[in-house]
Amino acid sequence: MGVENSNFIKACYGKNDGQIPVWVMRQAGRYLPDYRAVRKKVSFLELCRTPDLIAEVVRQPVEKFGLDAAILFSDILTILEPLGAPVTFPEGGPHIETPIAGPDDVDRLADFDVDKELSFVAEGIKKIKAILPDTPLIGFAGSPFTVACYLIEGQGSKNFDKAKAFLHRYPAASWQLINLVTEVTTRYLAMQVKAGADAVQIFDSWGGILSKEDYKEWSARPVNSIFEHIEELSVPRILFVNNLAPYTDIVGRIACEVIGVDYRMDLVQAAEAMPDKAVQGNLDPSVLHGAPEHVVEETQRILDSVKDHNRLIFNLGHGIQPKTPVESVEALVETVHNYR
Ligand code: 1CP
Repeated sequence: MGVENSNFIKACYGKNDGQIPVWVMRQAGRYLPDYRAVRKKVSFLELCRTPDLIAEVVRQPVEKFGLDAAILFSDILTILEPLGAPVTFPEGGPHIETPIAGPDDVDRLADFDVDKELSFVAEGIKKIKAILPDTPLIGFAGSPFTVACYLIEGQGSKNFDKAKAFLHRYPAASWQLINLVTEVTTRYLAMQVKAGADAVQIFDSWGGILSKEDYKEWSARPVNSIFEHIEELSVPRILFVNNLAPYTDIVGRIACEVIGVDYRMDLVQAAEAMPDKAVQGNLDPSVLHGAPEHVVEETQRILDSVKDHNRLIFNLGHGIQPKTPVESVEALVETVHNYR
């Protein structure tokens, strides 16, 4: 069976009449004992740069839970080092030595040969496809604005005030930065597809902190440009927007097939507001800390609410949390698969 006939790929195009596909954002990671065992031996960065280990941690959750899609193991910040802003992950979270503080710092960054500098990602994808040939593989990148948020703040943040201020204080340098990340990301996703990724997802984790006008200009426009450029590669394009609700009219017009819906928004309202898109989501990851029966109930409630199951990909409404019990994921996947 080729992956083009998988329920996941069919659902991306709104044409799935089989079982509802399910995968979990951040499905490889710290909640899994198997992942933690690998991480005991190597640092996060080493893991991201070692194709055999990438394939191993991608395989773990797919086989353990019977998930309908695999996602590349890497990070949205993998592109920073070759761009000229090395990043480390001292306690699991990112730390950038020399954050962007003004226009001169943007000048320091430079475009690079993606195929050469990030060849370990392409190698990782080839290894994954060798061990999971029948599972659709999702490649990914961060939205240019989200990546810029980390470049400017230098680390994670609750509301990325520095990054928002930067846009308004230095609009020309901000465009220079966003355009550079957009170009690199376009080639990076194309490289992933050429290496074997069957779909791509852009994580717009922080666009949702912007005013509507700023969201349209600084987040939606570059994402749309990336997706338009990779249209010719003919793989489904997924956009996850964290805090989607205020922007559905803008997002519904972006050049992609699937919209990832965060847990704050009603999934049915999202589907109604964006009738041309498949929808992916949106169980609140906190629910997985409840008893298995509670997970079943909440999953069922979302499934029952949806009218058009042919364009539904079940997922969480944001990434799975580190302390999540493994039994909850089992209950979730089983409930979705038994639904029709
Ligand atoms: O299976 C998978 O999904 C794993 C691959 C993956 C993905 C898709 C990782 C591994 N990171 C990501 C995306 C990612 N990285 C996002 C977008 C998704 C989201 O909104 O959650 C973001 C914002 C990041 C940045 C990042 N990298 C963070 C969050 C920082 C913050 O703002 O608080 C963290 C903690 C990392 C490190 C990281 N990336 C991935 C893992 C497993 C880890 C933890 C490292 C470890 O093992 O200790």
